[in-house]
Amino acid sequence: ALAVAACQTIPKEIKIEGRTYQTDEWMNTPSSILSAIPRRLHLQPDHPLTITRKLIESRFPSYKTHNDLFPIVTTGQNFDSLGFPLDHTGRSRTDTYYLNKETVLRTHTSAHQADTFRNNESEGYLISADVYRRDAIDRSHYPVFHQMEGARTWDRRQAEKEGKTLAEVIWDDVVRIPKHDIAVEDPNPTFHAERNPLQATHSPEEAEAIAAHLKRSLEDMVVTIFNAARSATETNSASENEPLQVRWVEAYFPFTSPSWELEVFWQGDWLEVLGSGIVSQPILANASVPNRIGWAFGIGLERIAMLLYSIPDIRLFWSKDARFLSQFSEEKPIRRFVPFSKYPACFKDVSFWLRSSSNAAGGAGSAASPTSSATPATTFSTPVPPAAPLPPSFHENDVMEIAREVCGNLVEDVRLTDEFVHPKTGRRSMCYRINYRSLERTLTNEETNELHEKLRGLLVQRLGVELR
Ligand code: FA5
Ligand code: MG
Repeated sequence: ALAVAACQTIPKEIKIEGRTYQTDEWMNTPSSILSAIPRRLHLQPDHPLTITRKLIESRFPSYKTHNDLFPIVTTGQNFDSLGFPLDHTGRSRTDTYYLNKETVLRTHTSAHQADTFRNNESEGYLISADVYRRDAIDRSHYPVFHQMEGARTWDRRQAEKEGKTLAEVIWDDVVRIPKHDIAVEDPNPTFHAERNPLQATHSPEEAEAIAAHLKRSLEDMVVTIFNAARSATETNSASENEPLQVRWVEAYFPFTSPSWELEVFWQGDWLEVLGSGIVSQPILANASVPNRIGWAFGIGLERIAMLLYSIPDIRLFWSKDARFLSQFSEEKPIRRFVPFSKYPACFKDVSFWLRSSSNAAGGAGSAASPTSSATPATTFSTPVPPAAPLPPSFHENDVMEIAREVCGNLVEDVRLTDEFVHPKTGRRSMCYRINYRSLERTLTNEETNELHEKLRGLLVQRLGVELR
């Protein structure tokens, strides 16, 4: 029987911090997510995210900071203003929390780029904020995390006034950035016709100057904060005492070109810490500052804080437990986080058949995954949002969401352990392994059994799957 999915009761309107939103069939935001909005961890005194934010801000003293921008934005702000194509996976209800067709919980701080450029209050700005994404569940992914956006722009007319080229003006600023002594791997050309193109309205000299300013500024920031952590004490986390290794790799974002990511070598692997690039000129033109030109970046604060302090699980940032919070202080040097005892894990599997009409779409798309290699030229087409939500089909993020809803922070990890298609019926079977574990206490058997039963029930009710 083809069970009808989703009988969730959705309120007609919801009130969030005094603002009222009408919901519609696009609404997919559970109350557990809405309840994270008032937390504002990046502003909580002595919170590791606050300390990390301030450390980064201290490397950009002249930049104007915005730390209190409201998380609910329009699809225009989050996607259209940035030139996201209409079919970009980031727009999908499987990836993004919607309140209604035009209203989302921001998926990145870039949602405020256009408005901040339009206000044109400062040459440089930093925006720190909570961001929301439907995503995988594991120790480094949580549906709410924090980003810092930064941008620096120059006015072409200023260069004319000074009788210099724009590139010369920018290079004057580049040489003022403090030097560091870390060898940085950067094998790629600044731009590349196919892989990482120059924008039509930018000269190669301008792009080289902006890229140099961007890379030196961000290297200075990363090197300084990691060195601060390393020299703080020999028991701190960042001092496993191999020298710091960083590298630039080519990247793609709909709103920058060329684009790069900065990676840090960490415990045997290259870890992406930020995305960046030269701001797409249409964003600045649409924001009524067509004469400005510059760069932007976006960095994950949890990711940096986890490296600085060796915080092993992203859920810990949400802890109100003094055993966590008391270990961080804005006054004291960075010290390695001392985990309180790890409580036992409880693994439980759930296997089910998908509805025969479902196609199994996998994985978690990032809001910045490429759907085409084309760079926005000088204008964005005005996208018209699709008329209605996509028909229900299976997406792994829906399983993650249900696990979050049932378990809150009592789930550490959810992973696909088996998947096959029945040779005769063509039906697809999935098996997920749930790791139940609290950060604060030992869970009882009854408790985990109850959570698991509830999870199984909701999978059937919401996704129409048949348990095996
Ligand atoms: C973005 O969100 C872009 N808006 C960044 C950007 C801004 C690019 C301005 C160019 C110009 P991305 O999805 O890669 O890109 O996220 C940026 C950073 O946020 C990542 O490098 C990572 O540090 C952090 N991040 C992303 N997803 C997660 C997650 N699920 N959990 C923790 N941190 C994450
Ligand atoms: Mg990325």
